[in-house]
Formats: sequence, structure tokens, C-alpha cells
Amino acid sequence: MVAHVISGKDIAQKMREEMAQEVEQLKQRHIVPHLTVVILGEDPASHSYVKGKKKACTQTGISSDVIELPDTTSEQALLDIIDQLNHDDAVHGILVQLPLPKHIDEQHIIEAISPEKDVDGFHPVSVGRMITGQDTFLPCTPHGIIELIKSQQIDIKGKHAVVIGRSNIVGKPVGQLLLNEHATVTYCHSKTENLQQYTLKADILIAAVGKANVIKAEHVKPGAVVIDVGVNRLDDGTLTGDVDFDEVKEIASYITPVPKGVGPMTITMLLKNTIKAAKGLGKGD
Ligand code: L34
Repeated sequence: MVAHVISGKDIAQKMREEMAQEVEQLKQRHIVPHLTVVILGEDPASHSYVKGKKKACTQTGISSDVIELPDTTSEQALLDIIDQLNHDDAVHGILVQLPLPKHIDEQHIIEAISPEKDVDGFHPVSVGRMITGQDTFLPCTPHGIIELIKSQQIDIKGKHAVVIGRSNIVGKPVGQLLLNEHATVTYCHSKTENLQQYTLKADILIAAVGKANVIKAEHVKPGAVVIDVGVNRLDDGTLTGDVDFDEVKEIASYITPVPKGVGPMTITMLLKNTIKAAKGLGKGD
């Protein structure tokens, strides 16, 4: 079997066109969705993602601005900026790009963002609402993964989903969203003994390992759906996933590429959350 390659880029593009129409309608009601992104330091990868977010906002008619701060910014100074943004009625969504410099406690920052403006879905209030299945901002990468799977009319209900990775940003929440879709979910991580015995049982395999090309054909059940969340930068600057694409595409039924797989969907779900924030959380989808 040769897998169907799911183009996150194409699916994201289609969704963005639909969102642009919704933004147009909001503007007729004098609501202009606005996202403020805060970034500290000079990390090229982070800047590249933020640039992608800004570009996607422009493309969709969403207004945005980026606050660039030095990596020496104190935690208190960053908290003060978030406080200002929380009180600024023109700002609907606030995103602080991660990772942050070591001297700043990420959890303090995440918890300082008003849950009404938490377009990343990382605030404990958002996480709690997600787990209990209430309407909330869903975290962008996990939500993008669910949308990618659904775009192929793949049934999640009753399937065995195996998630490799347990970060707060990807692994934990994507397992939760799959559970909400009625999958049976197994989590694997860096301490898992005999990883292969679990991955070989996966109907849906989510690779969020953070190491280039470590998931091989021997890990994958023939016909499985394989979603690659890896964004590993090789020495020559190229981006590669956690999955050995060339090997695994020969046995999977569906596979996502890196780049142009999950990445563009992450950004698209951010747009969706920003529109949701502009409409007012809890006032419908
Ligand atoms: N606060 N921090 C916060 N929210 C997030 O949702 C993120 N993330 C992760 C890192 N830190 C964050 C992102 O935005 C990862 N991430 C992200 C976003 C977009 C892309 C990759 C990661 C993306 O667009 N990837 C493109 C290639 C881009 C390139 O070549 O640099 C792709 O096609 O996969």
C-alpha cells in the first residue's frame, strides 16, 4: 500500500478562504478581529513561525501586530504588557510565542493571559474546559490534527490512537481531543519501554517525539493513519518530521508530510480562535 499524502497546506488554504468570508461579515458589523503576538529574543525558527502567523492573518483579513522584545525582558515587564493587552478592547487574541527565555516561568505567563483572549488554548481554564468537553479555545496544533484527519473522512470513533509525546502543547491535548472524538487512546513517551509494541497497534499514530526521522516502517501497522507533528531543523536548515516519510509512506494508508502538513493547520486554527475571540467566547462557534 502506498499512503495518500494529506496536504495540510491545501486544506489550510481552503479553510482560510472560508474564514476570510466570515471576517468580512464581522467587519460589516464593525468588528475587526485583532491578534497580538508577543515574541522574545531572536530565535530564527520562532520568528519564522510568527511571520507565518502574521501573513496568514493578513491573508484572512484579520488585523495583527507583533510586539518584539529582547530576550533580557524580565518576567514582570512581560506580565505588565500582558496586563495592558488584557485590558485593551481592540485586542481579541493574545499569543506569547514559546519557548521563552529560561529566566521566565512559562506557566506564569500562560496563566496571566485572560481566558477570553487565550487563542493558544494553553490557559488552565481553557485546558479544563477542553477536558470536560465544553466550548472553548482548543490548542492550535492538536485541533489542526483533528481537522486534518476529519478532512479525509477518516472515522476516529472506536479507533486505537497512539500518541508519542506528552507535552502540554501537543501530546497531552491531542490525546484528549482524540478521546473526545471517541478514540481509545494510548500515550507513549521517552520513558516508554518497548515503544514498538504500542505503535504497532495504532490505527492512528500521532508522532510528536521531537527527533528527526525516528519513527520507521517497523513501528507502523500496515494501513495506519500517520500524523507527523515533528518540526526538526537539520544542520543544513531543512525542516524534517519525526517520521521517516519515505519508508512509512509505503505501508500507511494516510500520512502527513513535513513541511506542509500539520504546520499550516496550526496557524489556521489560530485564525479560527482569533475569529472566535472577536465574536466573544461562549457566544456560539
Ligand atoms: N505560543 N508557541 C505558542 N503557540 C504555538 O502554537 C506555538 N507553535 C509551536 C512553537 N511555539 C508556539 C507554533 O506555532 C510550533 N508552531 C509552528 C507553527 C507553524 C509552523 C510550524 C510550527 C509552520 O508553519 N511550519 C511550516 C514550515 C515553516 C518553516 O519552514 O519555517 C510547515 O509547512 O510545516
